[in-house]
Amino acid sequence: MDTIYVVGHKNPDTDSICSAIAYAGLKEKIGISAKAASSGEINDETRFVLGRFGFAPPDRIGDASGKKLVLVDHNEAQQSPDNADKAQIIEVIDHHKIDFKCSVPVYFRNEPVGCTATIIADMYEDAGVKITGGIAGLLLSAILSDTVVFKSQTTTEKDRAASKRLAKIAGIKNTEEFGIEVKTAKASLAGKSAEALIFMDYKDFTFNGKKVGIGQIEVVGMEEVNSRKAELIAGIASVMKKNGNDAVLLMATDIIAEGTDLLATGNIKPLEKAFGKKISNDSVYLPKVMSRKKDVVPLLEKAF
Ligand SMILES: [Mn+2]
Repeated sequence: MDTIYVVGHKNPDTDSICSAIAYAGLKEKIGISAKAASSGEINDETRFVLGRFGFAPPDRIGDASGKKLVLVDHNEAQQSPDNADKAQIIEVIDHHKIDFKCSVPVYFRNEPVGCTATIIADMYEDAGVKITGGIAGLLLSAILSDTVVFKSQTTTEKDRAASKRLAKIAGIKNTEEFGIEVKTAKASLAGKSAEALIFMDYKDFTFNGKKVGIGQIEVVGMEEVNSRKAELIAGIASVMKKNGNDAVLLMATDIIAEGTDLLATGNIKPLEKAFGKKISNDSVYLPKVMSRKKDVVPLLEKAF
């Protein structure tokens, strides 16, 4: 039997990695050979989570052609591993907007919840498989990460309920406190180049034929962002040029103040239209904006 590779999106975040490990684990428990894989460098937050619950980072998938794949935490082809179009995609488990084409029937499960891990936790229950403490810790961390400790607009009752169950199994006493610990593992910008920060959690989108890249960093207070702003803007300009993007945005999201400083340069007209605000000095502050998916992408889609 061919091994199935369970893989999340490029520039993987904690949900992509932890959901892949947990779902591969579930497949194995029901007698199907499966392996979690990553589709890029693992970030500091995810490293912290994996270490905390005793897991090794999954291997990079590299070239996906000819492999059997389960896609988690994404369904858009451009976020899939290289040559996924030459792979056999057998399942998709996701919570993002749907932009998926496949010429054969696949198992496709998409729910409007805050995190793929919430769906995976349900799938363990559906299958009657007990979740171990370690897996519960990974899934809980993914939910806390994706929902920004339940502060993001994307958070649903299902995410909260799953977190309660998972925290109990993982032995986490104070979920909010643990959530802040997870988020701050990534929050320092020190020692990272402008480009590394732009690509830390980055996705390319196509809006009306325009290629728009959106990176997001999470910060506690804007001091570090403000002091490195010129360097970040120069980084954005260089990424646009190198990758042929029509626009590149960097969301600097303050997880405590609950707002985003949006950094952009170049043709900012559609961006100003999207947010109904002037961009001055290459940035605009958007109070309450936390989620790229819910707060930013739909507005840009409309404006372009
Ligand atoms: Mn996710």
